[in-house]
Amino acid sequence: MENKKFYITTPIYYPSDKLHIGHTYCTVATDALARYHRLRGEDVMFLTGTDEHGQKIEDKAAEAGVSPKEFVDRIVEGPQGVKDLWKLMNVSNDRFIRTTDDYHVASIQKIFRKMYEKGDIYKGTYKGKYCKPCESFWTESQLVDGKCPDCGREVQDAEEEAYFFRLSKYADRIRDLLENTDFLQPRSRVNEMVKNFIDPGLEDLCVSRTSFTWGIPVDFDPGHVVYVWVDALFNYTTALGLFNDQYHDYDHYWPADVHIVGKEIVRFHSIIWPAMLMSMEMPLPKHVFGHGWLLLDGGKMSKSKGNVVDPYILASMFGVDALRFFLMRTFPFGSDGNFSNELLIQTINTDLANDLGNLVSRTTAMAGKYFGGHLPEGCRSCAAPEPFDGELIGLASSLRGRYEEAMESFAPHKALDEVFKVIQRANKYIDECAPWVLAKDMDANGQRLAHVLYNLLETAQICGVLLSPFMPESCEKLFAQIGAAPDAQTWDSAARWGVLAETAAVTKGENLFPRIDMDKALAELEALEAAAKKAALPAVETEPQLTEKVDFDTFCKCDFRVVKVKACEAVKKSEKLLRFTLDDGTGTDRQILSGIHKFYEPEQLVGKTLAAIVNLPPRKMMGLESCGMLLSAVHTEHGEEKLNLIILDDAIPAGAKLC
Ligand code: ME8
Repeated sequence: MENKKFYITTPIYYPSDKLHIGHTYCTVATDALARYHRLRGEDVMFLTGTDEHGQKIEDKAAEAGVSPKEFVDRIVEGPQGVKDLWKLMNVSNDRFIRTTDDYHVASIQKIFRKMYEKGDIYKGTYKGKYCKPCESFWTESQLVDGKCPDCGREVQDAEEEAYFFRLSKYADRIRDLLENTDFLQPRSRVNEMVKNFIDPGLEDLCVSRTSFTWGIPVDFDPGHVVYVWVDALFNYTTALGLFNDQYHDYDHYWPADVHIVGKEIVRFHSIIWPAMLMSMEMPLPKHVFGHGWLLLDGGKMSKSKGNVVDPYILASMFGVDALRFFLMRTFPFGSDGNFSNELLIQTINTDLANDLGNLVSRTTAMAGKYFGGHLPEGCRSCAAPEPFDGELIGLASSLRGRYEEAMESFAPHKALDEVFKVIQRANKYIDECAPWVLAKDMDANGQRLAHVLYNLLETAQICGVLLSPFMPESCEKLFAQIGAAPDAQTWDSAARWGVLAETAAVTKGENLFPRIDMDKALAELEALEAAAKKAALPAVETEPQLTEKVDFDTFCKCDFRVVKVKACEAVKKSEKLLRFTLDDGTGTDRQILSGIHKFYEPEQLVGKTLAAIVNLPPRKMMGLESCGMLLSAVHTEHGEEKLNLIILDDAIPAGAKLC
């Protein structure tokens, strides 16, 4: 029999900036779901990618002084780019689409033409409001307090000749889809969509632009580019080979089983996307799931607000699995959650170091200490079982059912909660059985002790299987420590009690999740974040050149001369000032004060040949007179001010004029 297929996608990300922990949340959640379905033996296709067109990217590239393609290449393929991040986070996508890929571009042109030929896309004039950061057009009635209803930012008036998609034609079918099926989840999102968009009346959607060029050209009307959302949404099908020869599994995988998306793009996925699919007479995805946002200090993380958290830093400090686990365990999928480093550390310490880590390390350590790492045969059963044996065994062997129910309803946090109830029960079981007491009389209690440890290992095995979609690497280590053979790492084995071989080799390996010292870790994080922020600043920045012109005569009035440093000392009570005694070629010493102590020690400068302007009016500083100014070059490096005195060849005599 063919395996059940499961097609799951993440949104394709805008490579306009480095990705942050909010993006990581979305992709890790999708990855955990994809791994769960693979664990069940399904034929999974997991797609992610990047959405690379649109005005925002065009503007950002212009700001950076590179072409849009160079700009996106750097963020997608470059160091610490999108692909790097997914590799680091152990994301198991089967495919990665870039909307600038040729095959996608050609497919979109065919799709656009098809909807045009059908009459669902027509030419008109667009008048309305445009939100540049969201790349969304809005009607006056859709604005909230005159601002973009998605992001709350200012919108601009816009008018252009454009193509429109007959969204209004599909309004009734979309309402029916939302209200009468389980297409959109969680259910609360249905009410939002119906109330905000369907009830006020769906208007036709502007689907081409002429005000910029970084997009897929409409091939039958040059000058128009396809609206970025049309281009982006169809990625889910072009990446399977719809209207191209790059891939050939559209018929196999489409329709998608679920699109996982953030709540602000639910409108695109639950209204516009199904309407376009209806127009194309294509099957609709089975589900769209709109998850919540990770908030920082109550607001959405975004680069423009400057409040993003770098997943690279968190993963390097705490480990990839701990970070993946935290994201899925802490925030109910579907609701917003407040991210904080304290919460992250607390979760690692409580759930991973204390509960899971202790269960595994105590059990494997005792198996080593009392039985040399091999439990005796017969340990699966016990002559005199205690009531709490049955309680633990019952809870652990029924865990898979509860876990499955949660995972199938897109509630990974609930699935983890069920797993941790069992882990906590197992730790309590250790205290109830007190193996260390049993071990005092091995002749009398050896068999009972072995049975207790076997029960614990079995519990760890079941939990390990069910945790593996969330923490793949750590669970492999766990399996190695408890001696779980490959057939004890399967979905099947998680619902059967007694799958571990009785005499399998148990080894107390490295501590899976060491406890973290909160204060030390927070200080270290702060230092790493500050260093990363600094490194992200432009390497070298110089002041923009002045555009105002000076006439030549004015320039000639400035008397620049070569001077030699006869003496130099720090000015008392001043942190900044150095006092220079200079030979300016006149035979009389010249005194200049310069605020450059931060950059030079006085003894470095004695004997140097420098440049100065000598006809500035004298100025008093700290009670001393300064007659002129030394010339230096200034710039900024990683946000830090740098200064270099203009040091000349010693062969040039004092007093020589600079012109
Ligand atoms: O929307 N918490 O791309 P994108 C949770 N290109 N999720 C967050 C988040 C946060 N703080 N910040 C961002 C796009 N996300 C389009 C998608 S799909 C055909 C086109 C999520 O890079 C966000 O909700 O702006 C979205 O689901 C995803 O990251 C990509 O956002």
